[in-house]
Amino acid sequence: MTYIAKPKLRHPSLVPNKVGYTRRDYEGKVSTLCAGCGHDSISAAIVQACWELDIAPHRVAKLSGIGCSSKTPDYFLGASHGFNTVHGRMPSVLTGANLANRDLLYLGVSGDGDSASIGLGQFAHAMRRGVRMVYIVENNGVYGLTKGQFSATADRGSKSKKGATNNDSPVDLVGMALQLGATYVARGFSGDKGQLVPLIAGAMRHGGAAFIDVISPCVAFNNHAGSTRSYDHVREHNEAVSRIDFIDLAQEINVEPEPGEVIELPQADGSTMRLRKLHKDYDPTNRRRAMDHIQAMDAEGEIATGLLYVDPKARDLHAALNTVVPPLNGLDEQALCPGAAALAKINAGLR
Ligand SMILES: Cc1ncc(C[n+]2csc(CCOP(=O)(O)OP(=O)(O)O)c2C)c(N)n1
Ligand code: SF4
Ligand SMILES: [Mg+2]
Repeated sequence: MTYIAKPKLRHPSLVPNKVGYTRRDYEGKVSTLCAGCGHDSISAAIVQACWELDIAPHRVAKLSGIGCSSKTPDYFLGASHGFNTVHGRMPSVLTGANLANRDLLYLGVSGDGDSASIGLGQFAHAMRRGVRMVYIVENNGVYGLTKGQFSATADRGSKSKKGATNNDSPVDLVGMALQLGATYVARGFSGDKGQLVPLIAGAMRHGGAAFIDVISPCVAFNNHAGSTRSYDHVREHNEAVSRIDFIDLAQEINVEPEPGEVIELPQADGSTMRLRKLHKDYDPTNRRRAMDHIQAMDAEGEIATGLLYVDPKARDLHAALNTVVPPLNGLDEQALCPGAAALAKINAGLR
């Protein structure tokens, strides 16, 4: 973590959004990551998405595990709630916080080591339970913080910086998220901010478990020829299947006009997402067909990016558990401890 705060100076031309904050208000401390690390671009995309969506910083809770990626919440949203948990344990801590207070927007930031190795079980259960959150994996194919060992998402046959070959099959977090029931599944690239910002914004508006795998090259240990997570390799093989044009019909996100069929998807919060299909036969609302399409592209060595799957009618864990709406810290003693008669009634119902 860094202890270098950013200077308080503000450029007079910074534009405030509808809730009165400029982009500067969504930033954090000075990053200590390597210059050129993809993770810093993802932090910038998160800042941009929050500013564009007029989210008040104190309404966000950002949680992470351990790794270079998990350090990044210190470098954005300095005025938000934050919890840097233990390696691989972000999802369970986030689930608890979310159950205690559903009023906040939950942002989980993790790495491929954090989520695909030690935290694989935690990742799986957060997805299958439909915890309402934005779950971002900053995927570089290595354990960056501990000096570049292959992670579980590294492709079979990819080469390490020192020339060793990875012989293990990769864990495909996108495929797992789809199979486990996540209701918003996307893949982005840290080198394509124009694509990434709307993907994050869409996830923030989503009503259930939203997962974004962001390929984020590690310039120190995994950006060489023979790596399938280098800037060059991803630029060459990245193939967008869809592009989010708008989150609200009122709010346009500026992107280059692209060819393709446009579909409008009403979201749980009343906003509308406008999605442009860039592959004619791709259906991002059909889970099974989305999985087939992504796997077919993968077999050809192409990396499918964009919004890969969305269920606009997503339900979250609170709906499944029928929990009370107000945050638990707002309940009075009578509501929290309803007394012996209420307990006796519950017990009688279980006999
Ligand atoms: C319980 C535990 N085991 C192992 C470690 C050592 N460790 C720290 S970070 C890390 C992996 C980080 O890789 P990743 O999540 O991909 O993040 P990156 O640094 O690549 O962004 C490991 C194994 C640890 N901190 N805690
Ligand atoms: S070691 Fe890799 S992942 Fe970590 S900050 Fe440097 S470039 Fe980024
Ligand atoms: Mg990593």
